[in-house]
Amino acid sequence: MTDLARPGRPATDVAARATAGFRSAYGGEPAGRWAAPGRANLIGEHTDYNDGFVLPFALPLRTVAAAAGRPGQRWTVWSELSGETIDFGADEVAAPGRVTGWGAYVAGVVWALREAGHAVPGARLAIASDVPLGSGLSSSAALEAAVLAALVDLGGLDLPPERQPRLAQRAENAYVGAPTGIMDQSAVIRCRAGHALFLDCRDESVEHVPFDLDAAGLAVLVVDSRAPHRHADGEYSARRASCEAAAGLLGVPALRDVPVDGLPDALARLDDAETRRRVRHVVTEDQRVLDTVALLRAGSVREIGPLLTASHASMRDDFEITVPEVDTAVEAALSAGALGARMTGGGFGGCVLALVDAGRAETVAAAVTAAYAERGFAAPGHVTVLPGPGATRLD
Ligand code: GAF
Repeated sequence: MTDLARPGRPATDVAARATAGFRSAYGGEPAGRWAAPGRANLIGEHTDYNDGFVLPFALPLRTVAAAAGRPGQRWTVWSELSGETIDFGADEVAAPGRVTGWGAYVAGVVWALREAGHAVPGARLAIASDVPLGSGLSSSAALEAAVLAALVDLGGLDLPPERQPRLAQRAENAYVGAPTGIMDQSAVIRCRAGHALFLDCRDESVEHVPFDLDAAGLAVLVVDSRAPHRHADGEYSARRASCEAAAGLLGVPALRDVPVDGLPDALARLDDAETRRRVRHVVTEDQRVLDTVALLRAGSVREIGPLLTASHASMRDDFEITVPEVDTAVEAALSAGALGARMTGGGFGGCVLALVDAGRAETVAAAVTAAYAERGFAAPGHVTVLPGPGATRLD
């Protein structure tokens, strides 16, 4: 199995690459460097846009923006990944959709800041990243958050971290055009090292819940299923629409308002079997988040395993967002002794996380690789992670 992270590269390296990119693109020194992580969601999938609960943590893989202000309303962005430099001005951020591709995430942040009435400084930025693209680890939210942090600091804007996730989400929803919830932007901005972020997506209140894997002798193994994303955007929108329609039929503002002990009654009021499955996933998933939080508060990290596995079964059978590669990875990890395993993120590919005894991470990873080979799937990637910090200024 290949390493999902860039092998042997400490977090500082990505910052050094961003600085080197800045120097060669612009011929000077950046005024500062801002980092934002990718995220994994421990549990609580497709609950955010139902006003429910999520429990993500930040990954030690980060995106770094090296940046400096400039006079006027112009933004130039170099990206390590594409090797391209894009440039846009006030016209391109006057309305959504005028910058496309990866640049849309940057332009979207500028657009959303301006739309919220902030005096956004012109800037030159250089972006480097260790967050893999297209693996469901929120590389897009990491890019948005790193750029947002840079522009807020460079411009001295009045936008504290707790108000930044909504703005980054607006960039993604309205400028990029992806109808995502609030989880990813909240995770990459508000997470803390050694903790998972218990977020109530209705009022955005948070609790930093200790998630001390080291003390428990445990590790989280993140496996990149390498499954091609199949119709992920359309399926995501369809799930969201189905949940909103179900809330309407049940006469509640959002599925979060269906109590778990009222679930049988709610299901009995829905005629359509598929809608009943969607509702059952969301309502039981919210409860699994609450149960996981209760165990973590009590320091019972090992005991969350079965909740993770139950979440996966619910995503597979009721929400129908898994694919054979991720199901195979979960089954192989559990057979090899993982305490729990589940797909993380929006689905239709992406990553699986497995809670394992620290000494067994490589054995579990090898078992997943063997199961993939048996089924003829492309080899998966993997990395062992501890919960890291959210977005921050490096210097
Ligand atoms: C994606 C979305 F961006 C999140 O808002 C969330 O809905 C997630 O899928 C599913 O839990 O990451």
